[in-house]
Amino acid sequence: MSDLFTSSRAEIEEIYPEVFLLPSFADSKKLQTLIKQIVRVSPFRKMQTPMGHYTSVEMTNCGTMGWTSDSNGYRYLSQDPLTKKDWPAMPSYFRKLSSDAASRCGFSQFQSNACLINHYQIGNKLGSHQDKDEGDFDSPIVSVSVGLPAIFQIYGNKRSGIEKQVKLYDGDVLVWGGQSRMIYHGVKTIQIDPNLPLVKDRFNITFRFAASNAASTR
Ligand code: MD3
Ligand code: FE
Repeated sequence: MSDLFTSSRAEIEEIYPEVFLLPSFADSKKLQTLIKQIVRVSPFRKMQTPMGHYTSVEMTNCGTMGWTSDSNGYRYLSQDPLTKKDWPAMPSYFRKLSSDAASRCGFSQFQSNACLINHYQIGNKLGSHQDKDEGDFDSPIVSVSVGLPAIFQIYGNKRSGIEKQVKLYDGDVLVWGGQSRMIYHGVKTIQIDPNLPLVKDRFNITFRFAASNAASTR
């Protein structure tokens, strides 16, 4: 990050081909403050899936493009369907964090234009899926965990089967790209952490590059 000493010491672990973990890379207090500002403009909401269900995880976005889902499919939109206004601007700390993390992992020049913020409560999970609505698959994805820890599941090129599990803690950053850009992944049911009895939520921020002409999928 901005501190020279910290950034030269920062460790990187390649937990799967072209999937990099940067432990405690982000300032999660700062992220929490910025998330609070974003949700005052574009609140968290459950999104309707094409199947007619609602996501258990609440979501919102900031940046030029935001991921949305409704009965017509999944896509990126420049406006929030709830407020009918542009998504809130991406804070400069978000932009710097995501491009710094990507370049530390060999993806130079990553400039995210789409930032999805997921809010998990205890009992919420995210089933196995691929991220394929971006229209651009050369850019990596950077994700940041805030709050309760989560067990992240990496399935590889198949939707199910034996997965690799990785525990993600507050402030951890993951960077994915290249041959792992399209792999199946999910998040196990979020549980209370006995070491953090007062922490009841997890936030995950994903930074992507979404082409403005990306078609919707379902
Ligand atoms: C691996 N979110 O929003 S982020 C998602 O913790 C999503 O909220 C999870 O998966 C969460 O789509 C995990 C890490 C992540 C994001 C995108 C990926 C891992 C990825 C795309 C390809 C491979
Ligand atoms: Fe995903």
